[in-house]
Amino acid sequence: MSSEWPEPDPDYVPESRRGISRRALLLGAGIGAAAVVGGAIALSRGRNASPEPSGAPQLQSDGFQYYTVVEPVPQIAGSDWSMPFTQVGGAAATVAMADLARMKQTGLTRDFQCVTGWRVNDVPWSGVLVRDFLAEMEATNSSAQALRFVSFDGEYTESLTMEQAMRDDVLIATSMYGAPVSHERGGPVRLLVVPMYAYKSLKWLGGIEMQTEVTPGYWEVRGWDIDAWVGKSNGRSDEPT
Ligand SMILES: Nc1nc2c(c(=O)[nH]1)N[C@H]1C(S)=C(S)[C@@H](COP(=O)(O)O)O[C@H]1N2
Ligand SMILES: [Mo]
Repeated sequence: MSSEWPEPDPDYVPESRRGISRRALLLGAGIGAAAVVGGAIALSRGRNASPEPSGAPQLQSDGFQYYTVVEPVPQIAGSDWSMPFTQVGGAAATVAMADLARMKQTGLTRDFQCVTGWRVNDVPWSGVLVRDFLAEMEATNSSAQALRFVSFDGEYTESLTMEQAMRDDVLIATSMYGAPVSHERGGPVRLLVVPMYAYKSLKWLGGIEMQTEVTPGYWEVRGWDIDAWVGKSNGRSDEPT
């Protein structure tokens, strides 16, 4: 955010964005007009406009860009944080930071890639694998097919199939670069879905719900791919993370 960092290129409009904007618009509009309008919107964005997910990106000193669809987002201290965890039958539990801290901890050092093209290499994270979290919560025998994640920003949501969620690179992250996840980076607790574009990595985690099917998330109802594998979705060809 400080001025010694270059701003994101205001003219940068990834090829994939035009297609995606158009696709999003096609959901609700006439085909011919929408195709033109989609391109026009993408190209007419001004200097402070977002290239896409999300808000007005600001390059940070750690190489990340700060994204939010809500401003301001309430700041919650780790010691005050808790979230509901709901199973398909309705059984609910409250999970606090101390509960996460008691669970098996996993560290992952991997690249972080936004669908607009920016990437931060070799970011060290740690926290609880979703897989280990579900085991700790005795929720692995569930009939659930999906998980829905909600943010305490009040707007953002994400989802994963159960198969995706059970991978060994999907983390409930509480630390980054050896320190608690900062508010800007989505702390005290954020999701990290390593193999997918970063819009899957929901910030400010405020709840997890087990569901019988996938509920498309914030950007997904706006036309972005639900299965957001890096290099194999959204019309992009990035190196896998
Ligand atoms: N709650 C919430 N989570 C979010 C977003 C957001 O706007 N709100 N943006 C997503 C997108 S598109 C990206 S690229 C990353 C950015 O993470 P950062 O802000 O820590 O760089 O967060 C993802 N998670
Ligand atoms: Mo993103």
